[in-house]
Amino acid sequence: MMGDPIAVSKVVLILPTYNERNNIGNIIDELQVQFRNISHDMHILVVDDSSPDGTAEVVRKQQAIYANIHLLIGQKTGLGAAYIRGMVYAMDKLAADVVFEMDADFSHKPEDVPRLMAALDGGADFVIGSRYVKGGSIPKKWGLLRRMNSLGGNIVGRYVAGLYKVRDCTAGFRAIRTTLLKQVAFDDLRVQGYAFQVALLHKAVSLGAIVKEVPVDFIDRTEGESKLGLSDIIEFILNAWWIRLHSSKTFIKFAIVGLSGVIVNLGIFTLLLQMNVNKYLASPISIEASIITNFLLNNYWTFRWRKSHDHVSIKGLKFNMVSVISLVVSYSTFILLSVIFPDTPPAIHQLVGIAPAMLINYFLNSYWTFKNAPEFKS
Ligand SMILES: Nc1nc2c(ncn2[C@@H]2O[C@H](COP(=O)(O)OP(=O)(O)OP(=O)(O)O)[C@@H](O)[C@H]2O)c(=O)[nH]1
Ligand SMILES: [Mg+2]
Repeated sequence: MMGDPIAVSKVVLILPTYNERNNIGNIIDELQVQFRNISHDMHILVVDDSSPDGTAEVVRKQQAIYANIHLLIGQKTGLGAAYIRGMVYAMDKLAADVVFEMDADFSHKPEDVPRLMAALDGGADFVIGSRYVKGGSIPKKWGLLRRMNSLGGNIVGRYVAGLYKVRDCTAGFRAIRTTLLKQVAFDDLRVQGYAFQVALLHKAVSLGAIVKEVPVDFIDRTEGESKLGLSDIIEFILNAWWIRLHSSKTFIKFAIVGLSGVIVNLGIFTLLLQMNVNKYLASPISIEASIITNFLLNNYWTFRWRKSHDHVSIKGLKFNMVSVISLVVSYSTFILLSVIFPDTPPAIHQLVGIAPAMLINYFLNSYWTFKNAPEFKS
C-alpha cells in the first residue's frame, strides 16, 4: 500500500540430518548470521531420523535460543523420504512460500544462501547451487573415484533421465518455490534415497519450472561420516532409467529388443548344448546371434524411420563394434564397484554394470549406427 510493496516470503531451509551432532549446532548459528542479510521471514526445519548420536538434543538447545527453528523427528528411510516429509511439513504446517534443500555437514556454505535466494527473487522457480557451472567447484583433493562417482551421477541424470540442460542435477543445495512444489505428487516419485534429487528436478522441469543454476563451491565435510550407500546408487540408476522409459518410445523399443536378445542368447546357447556343441564355442556363437537379431530388430523396427547413408552391412558392423564397447564399459564398472564396495555380492556389481553399458549402447547406436541423415538424397 505504501510505495513499492516488498514481497516478504516465508522461507524454510530444510536440513536433513543423520548423526550430525558436531555440525548441526554450528550450521544453525552461521545460518542465523546470513539471515540478517535477507529480507524474508527465514526459518530452519531440521528433519532428523532419530539419530543415535543425539543430533536432536543439539537442535532443541538451539530452539531455546532462536525462535525460527523447527524440528521434525522420523525414522531412517533415506534422504529422499526425509526431504519429502520435510517439504510436506513446511508447506502444510509452516505455510512456506519457499523451501531450501541443504546438507547439514557444511558441504554447502551458509554464505551462499543469500545468493540462491536472490536468484529465486529474480524470477526462477527452482534454483540449484551448482558445482558444474562456471565459477562452481568440487574439492580439489577429491580422488578419481569420488570424481567419477559425482560425474557419473550427473551423466546418468542428464543423459538417461533427460535433464540435458542442467549441469548439476544431483546437487543437494537448492531453493524451490512451493507454488511449484504443490503441483508435485510426491507419492508418484517412488524414491527413498538420493535419487530424490533427480526425480524432483525432472518433475519440476516437466511442469515447466524456470530452473537457474548459481555457482557454488562444494566443501568436503570435516565432521561425521558420509551416508551415501550402494543401495542409493542402485536406486539412483534405476530411477533415471524409469524416467527415460516413461518419456521415450524409441528407448522403450530399444529396451524390448535388448530383452529379446537375452532370450535369443540363452535359447540358442541351450539349443547348441543339446546338440553337444562345446560350451566355449556355444557361448560366443549365442552372443553373436543375439547381437545380430538385436541389430535386425533395431534396424527394421526401433530406428526404422531413420534415414542413413550406410549400407545395412556397415550399420551391422557399427552395431557390433558398439556391443564390444558396451562390454568394456560393463566390465570396467564391475571392476570399479568391486574395488569401491568389496563387501557387496559380485552379482550386484555385475547387475549395476548393465546400466552404463546400456546407456553407451543406446546413445552410440542412436547417434552413430542409426544416425538420422535426412539431407542425404539417394
Ligand atoms: N534425515 C536424514 N538425513 C540424511 C539421510 N542420509 C543423509 N542425510 C543427511 O543428508 C545430508 C547429506 O548427506 P551426506 O552423508 O553428507 O552425503 P554426501 O554429501 O553425498 O556425502 P559426504 O561426502 O560425506 O558429504 C547430511 O546432512 C546428512 O546428515 C537420511 O537417511 N535421513
Ligand atoms: Mg555431505
